[in-house]
Amino acid sequence: MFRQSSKPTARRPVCAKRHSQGRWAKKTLVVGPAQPVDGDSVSCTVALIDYLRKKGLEAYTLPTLMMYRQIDWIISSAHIHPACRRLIRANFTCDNLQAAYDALLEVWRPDEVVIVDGHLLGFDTRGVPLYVIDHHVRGAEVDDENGCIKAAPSCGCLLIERFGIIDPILAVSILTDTFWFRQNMPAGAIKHMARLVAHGLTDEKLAHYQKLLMVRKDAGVITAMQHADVRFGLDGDAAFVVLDETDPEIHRGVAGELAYFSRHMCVVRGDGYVSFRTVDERIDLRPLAEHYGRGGHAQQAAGQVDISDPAQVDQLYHDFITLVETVGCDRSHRLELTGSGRLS
Ligand SMILES: [Mn+2]
Repeated sequence: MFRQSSKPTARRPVCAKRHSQGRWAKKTLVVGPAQPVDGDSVSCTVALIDYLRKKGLEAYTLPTLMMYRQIDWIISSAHIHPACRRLIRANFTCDNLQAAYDALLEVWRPDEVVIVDGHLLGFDTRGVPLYVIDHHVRGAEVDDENGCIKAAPSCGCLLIERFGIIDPILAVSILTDTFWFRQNMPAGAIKHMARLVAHGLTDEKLAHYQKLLMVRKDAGVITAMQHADVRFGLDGDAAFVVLDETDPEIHRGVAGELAYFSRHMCVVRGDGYVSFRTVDERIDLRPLAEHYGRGGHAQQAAGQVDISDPAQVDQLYHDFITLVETVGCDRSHRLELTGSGRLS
């Protein structure tokens, strides 16, 4: 909330906290990062545009380079300036962000460009000032005339907390960025969700959003699982899956589903590509991934096997289980939680 100070306001060209005090430019272009486009960036873009328009200000966004069917319902053509509409292909996308921005400048020059949920624009603002709202902190947190970059479960949570933009659509930002309250400060995210509930997020709306977000999942993921060689280890904590499917989207979808059940997983695609993933920070998957011809990060990596050779696949299963059980069978992660009473 903005409280008027009793002291006379210092004369500065730009007030550092202008935005969080509800004072926005007359004309604002709101965009997400060039990549990735996700439920957070799109719902924040729409929430901020609608908020500014309700204040009687002008606000628009540009088409994006990518758009997913699960989230394209959030945005409408009214959010995009008419000057860019001729460049739009399917699903509010365009080939060239600079061309879209330059087409916009010919008829409507924003006073400010606001980027939400990232910092890489993908176009030159041609001298228009940029303000960043982001929850990915690179180095120190920022809260000045150039932006508000603070750790938060999602960018939508910053809109709620820092800018008082309490739009029910931000439920999408929270759900998708925390993977339904499983990652990225999930307990903190629930506080923000509660504020949305107090400001118009009803059971019907939340159920509706979730239906739209989830109904379009590829049913091929379920079929692929039915036909896969699925093995569990470590009491179900580790999953090993060999798919017939070679489609990368199906492979990714299967890994996503398994993450609900297992702490460690190894998913082999029909063409022999292997993905490894664990949530245990004590495990380093890289030596295993490198042994299998690829590499990656400590908790997420890839390898390759000859899937036509069952002995190789069995060896991979053995090596994967051996690695994760060195720390995986140590149940201290459960004891820690139980011991501190957090599970009670
Ligand atoms: Mn985000």
